[in-house]
Amino acid sequence: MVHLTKEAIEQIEGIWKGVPHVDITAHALERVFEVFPWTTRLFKSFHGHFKANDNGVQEHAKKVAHALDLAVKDITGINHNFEKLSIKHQQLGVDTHNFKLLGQAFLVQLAIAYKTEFTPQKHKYALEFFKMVAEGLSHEYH
Ligand code: HNI
Repeated sequence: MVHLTKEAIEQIEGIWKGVPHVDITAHALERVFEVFPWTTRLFKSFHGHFKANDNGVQEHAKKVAHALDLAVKDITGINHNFEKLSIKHQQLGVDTHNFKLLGQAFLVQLAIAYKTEFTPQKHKYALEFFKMVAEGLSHEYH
């Protein structure tokens, strides 16, 4: 479990608050699907449409963004709050490494959104957050 300072928590809240949640999530999904094509494997229902504005991606982005919203609101409770989601992803057959890849895709989208305001310090805090999300989603795997 990563230890976060009060400042880190405030920074993460600020970074997430400043971006449109579903939109940035849809673009992070498009990016992860393009850069790491095997991540599309379990999304047969998208019928080969993996762009941010495609229906399947938009609908999925709403669910992922909502989960991230909850994660930001209770950062230290992620492992507990993601228990069911972790079990679900294991049942779906998602390799936990993919959580890190989506985290990387989010970092790029945040950089695009914030441009030079996405300082190395903010990058570091955002990375910590996505590491914790990946850890939470992996927590119940066995
Ligand atoms: Ni993920 C479904 C959250 C990363 C593959 N995923 C969900 C749902 C949420 C969710 C919420 C909906 C659950 C439900 O309906 O009960 N996923 C998250 C979060 C992350 C993440 C917060 C990381 C930030 N998921 C990933 C990754 C993959 C992935 C990296 C695979 C590459 N997720 C899935 C699949 C489903 C899914 C597959 C089922 C989709 C469906 O509806 O058929």
